[in-house]
Amino acid sequence: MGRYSWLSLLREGLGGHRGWGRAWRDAAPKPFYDAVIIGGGGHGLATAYYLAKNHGLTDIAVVEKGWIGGGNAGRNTTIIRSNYLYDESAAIYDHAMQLWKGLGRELNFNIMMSHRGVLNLAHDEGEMRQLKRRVEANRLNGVDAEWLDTREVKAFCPILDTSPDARYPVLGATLQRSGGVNRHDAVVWGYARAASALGVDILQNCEVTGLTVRDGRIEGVETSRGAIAAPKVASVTAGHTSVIAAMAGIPVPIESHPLQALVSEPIKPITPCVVMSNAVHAYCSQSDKGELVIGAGIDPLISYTQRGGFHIVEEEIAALLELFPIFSRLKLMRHWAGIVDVCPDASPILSKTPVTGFYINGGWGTGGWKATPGSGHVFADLIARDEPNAIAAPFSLARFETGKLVAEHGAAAVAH
Ligand code: FAD
Ligand code: PYC
Repeated sequence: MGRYSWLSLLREGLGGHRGWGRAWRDAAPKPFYDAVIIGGGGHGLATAYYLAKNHGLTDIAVVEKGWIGGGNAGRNTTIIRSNYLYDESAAIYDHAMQLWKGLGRELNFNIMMSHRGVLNLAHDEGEMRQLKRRVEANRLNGVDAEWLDTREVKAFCPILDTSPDARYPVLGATLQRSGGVNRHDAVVWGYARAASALGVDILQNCEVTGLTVRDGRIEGVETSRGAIAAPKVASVTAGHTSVIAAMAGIPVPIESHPLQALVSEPIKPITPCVVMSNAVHAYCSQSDKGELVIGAGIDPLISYTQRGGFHIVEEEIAALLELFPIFSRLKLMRHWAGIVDVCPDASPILSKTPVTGFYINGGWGTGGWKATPGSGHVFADLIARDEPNAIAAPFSLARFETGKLVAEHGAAAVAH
């Protein structure tokens, strides 16, 4: 965007944008690539970008069945934080946090990164103990974390109902000041433009319908736009990870669930930070357009339908009003859902597989947006070297056999 002056922006605005080039090339599939990335969400595009930029692997296709960013990337509520409990998780989520900080500049794309702070509320003694423990664990890992008492929470977010007679009184909260939100489509478009400029082909409306595996080695993909041969194929398909893995005969311990969110009508700036509550099952932030962005836990139904349910809307709104009675007159504008891929330990999979040359990045469940740059960065490294680095290693498929799980249900903060 940097090459447009305000004068040229004005000219284009008045002239129907006829002089604006495409941000990325609309490529046609080639019969062969060095690597195929299945899934054009944030993680898939980031993987392609870092493969090209850091590993010189530019003969890559990102194969997307719909349009890029049309999956969870375009449906999530963009909460960014790295306050996870275990060292393994802190390492990957904070790696992402550090990359987010410079990403707009690196991609030369305004991703509207706003480090406005994330509060995770405690409503009973048990939660207080658990969250205080998390603050200590975060600090040991260099993750910025603070404990706020009720008075400090009120000062940080004045519209929260912190009265002692609230149904779920706020006894305190963790605060990660570097946490916040950003703009999902800008991130997707920024990665797509940068990857395309490095030579990556982005193939939209191109569904992978099968994987070609011979003698335990990947040979390519079957797609709705023809067969593509490649010695390396990576699945980065979020809610469809188990579907793609099954094409290679690999079972993965993932459940796919709808996760729903909604936005209110736009109002003037009123919510200064992100607020999340595990016990009440609601979270909320305010977009730059002024809409309240609201969400809660997964729909327990296992499903691939990207549709919400009215009962979930009712539950989310009821929960939100426990925390913010001030919102009771607001109109709801729209709601939607994405399909999230939940592992038994609420941690992701970044792994080689029993099929040589086939890699899986998935299982991010309700919380993968915040990991996007870190995930793409370490997954590209794994694909290029055929070996996980220290950050990716704990998230291999092997952990489901060894039992060395990274149980992050608490820090996932959105009920699974
Ligand atoms: P996606 O963007 O879903 O990309 C996968 C892509 O694969 C899709 O575009 C899909 O079309 C494509 N695909 C699937 N099958 C095929 C096929 N056969 N062939 C070709 N392409 C295929 N996380 C947070 O950290 N913070 C949040 O605030 C947050 N809020 C959320 C709110 C909601 C309502 C939802 C649904 C999710 C939320 N998440 C959040 C989770 C987060 O969105 C995901 O974990 C993350 O976006 C996954 O990234 P991805 O790029 O792998 O997924
Ligand atoms: O992981 O922080 C998170 C999150 C917020 C909303 C959905 N997931």
